Amino acid sequence: MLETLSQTFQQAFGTSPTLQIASPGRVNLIGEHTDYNEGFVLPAAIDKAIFLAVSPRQDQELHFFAADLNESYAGHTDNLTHTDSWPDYLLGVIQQFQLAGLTVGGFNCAFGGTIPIGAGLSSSAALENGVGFAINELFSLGVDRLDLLKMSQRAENNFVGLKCGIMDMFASMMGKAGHVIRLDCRSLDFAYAPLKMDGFRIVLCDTQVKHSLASSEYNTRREECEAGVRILQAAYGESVKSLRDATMDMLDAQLKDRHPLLYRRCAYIVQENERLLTGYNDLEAGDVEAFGQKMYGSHEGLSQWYEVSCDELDILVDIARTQRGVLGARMMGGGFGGCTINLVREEALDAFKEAITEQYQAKTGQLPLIYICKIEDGTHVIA
Ligand code: GAF
Repeated sequence: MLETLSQTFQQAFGTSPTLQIASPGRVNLIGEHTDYNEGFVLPAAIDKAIFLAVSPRQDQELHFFAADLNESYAGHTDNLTHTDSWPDYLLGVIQQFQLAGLTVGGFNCAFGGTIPIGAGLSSSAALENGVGFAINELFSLGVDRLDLLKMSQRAENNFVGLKCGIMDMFASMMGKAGHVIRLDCRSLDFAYAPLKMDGFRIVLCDTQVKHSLASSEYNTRREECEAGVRILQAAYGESVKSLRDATMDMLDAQLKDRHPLLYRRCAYIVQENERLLTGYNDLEAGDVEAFGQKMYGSHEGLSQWYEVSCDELDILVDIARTQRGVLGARMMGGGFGGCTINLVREEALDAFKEAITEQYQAKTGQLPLIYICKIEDGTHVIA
């Protein structure tokens, strides 16, 4: 990859890159849609990444080359205009540096990678982190990792327009090989927990679909949660700052009868936080079986109550449920397509892959893709 990227850069810009960076995608074991509700998540960076090759220019021009798409962009640091396409991920990050009062010079950037696009593995967060990390190094701006990843989130929220939470950027930037990150999305306190899963593998099954509803429904879910919080605040005061502070009793009293849709959305979030906290204890105790049951519970909530799943994801989880050696399965990420995450015993891997491939194809007419992933380090310099 390193050599290919360097050659790509050479062909695109006629010089060698000054710096090369790997910025990984992420998985999330449990805790979905909890990040923007100030709850908890349990993600990790994986062995699929965006690789960026960069070098500074003498002028203020921006030249980008997306190798996987064979597309170029040319612009200027003084004119960060929306493109409604991939350059926005880079431009949005540059804008964040400028808003922070930091001077970004012109630069060349070629990038490509191994994170399947639209599969819910956070290729956009990886790209944003990668370009932020590169700019910080190229121009010696001294921004720390935490601020870099917050810039990536603001770029996505304000320039790209998806009101995502902090999980994807955090996992991609802060990941540590062999560890999951238990992140409190309110305080941003976090702990690395070694993934003690001897004999199990994390397997991702890619539906290969991404329904167009994904980003509009994502923003709608966020608004529904906020609407629920406003109702709770009217009853219980400002001590309910987010759904993190809500209990099922509060939801039963204030939302169940009068606002059934908001009730389902908010109840899913309160229960998902609970599943994460107890599930984390299961993992610490080495009880992967108990953790796996919580993954099924998470999927049911996402599908029935939060309504962000889709037929293809439900089919994959249903198939997984019937397979020996599968401890848990659920949809992962924002929803409406992308991947399921499955915990599968090593000796059952081949049978699992075969069953998923055959049965998914029979039911949907599509072939799934299957990735067995490793947990790797977050965004870093490779050359
Ligand atoms: C997407 C978002 F980008 C994350 O912030 C998170 O909300 C996730 O969906 C759902 O858990 O990946």
